[in-house]
Amino acid sequence: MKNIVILISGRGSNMQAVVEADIPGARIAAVLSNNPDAAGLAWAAERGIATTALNHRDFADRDAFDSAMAELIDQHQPDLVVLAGFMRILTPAFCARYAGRMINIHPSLLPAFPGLHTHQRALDEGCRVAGCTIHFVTAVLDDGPIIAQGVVPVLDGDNADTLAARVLTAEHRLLPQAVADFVAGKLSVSGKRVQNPRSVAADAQLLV
Ligand code: NHR
Ligand code: GAR
Repeated sequence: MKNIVILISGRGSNMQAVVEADIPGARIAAVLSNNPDAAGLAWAAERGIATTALNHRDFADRDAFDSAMAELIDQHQPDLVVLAGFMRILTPAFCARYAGRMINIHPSLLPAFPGLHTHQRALDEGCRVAGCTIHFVTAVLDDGPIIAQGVVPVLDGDNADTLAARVLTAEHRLLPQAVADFVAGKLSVSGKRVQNPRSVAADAQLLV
């Protein structure tokens, strides 16, 4: 069994998708949040998953918050840490500790639109497609080796909310797949490239 610790900040729908996928060989050991009010915490607790909130506002700086978070995470002996809508930038020391075993789901087709407000930025640039990216986390924000990408169309009537909802459906399909592939030992990294036998065609949603 591989232990998985999931970090969230809010709703937690991607975390739910991973839990509900019931991935062979994977055990969701804990769900942690920097936001005590994250709706996803209650959802996970109801299902008997260990949950803890660590409010980043209670810490003097990012190093102190990340150290406390790492201590909590390590209690669960994680094979994989999943950032699923986790909204705090992590320190280089934290990223080094979980190098090669921490992934993030980001709501854009990286390297376009790292950071925040991705859907509005894609609309402002007139993009005809949008999507999500799952990548290994490195100290450089949204820059780690790409594991998988899901593509959706941008439609004429879209605003940031309608586009976000369409991208989210791709996220919910892609993240459990990526976790399953990691757990099965199917991913290997060389430089910025990840060898992933899963076909991209299965991820494309361009005929909507
Ligand atoms: N940390 C590192 N070092 N590297 C990455 O690739 C990371 C990371 C932490 C989070 C997720 C990321 C995303 O998918 C992620 C990737 C938060 C911010 C941000 O600006 C940016 C990117 C991501 C997550 N956070 C603000 C901060 O000051 C707070 C914003 C808020 O609370 O609303 O930490 O997009
Ligand atoms: C998702 O769209 C995720 O990609 C995005 O936040 C949403 C979280 O939804 N992540 C970021 O923007 C990270 N900066 P969820 O809590 O329902 O999974």
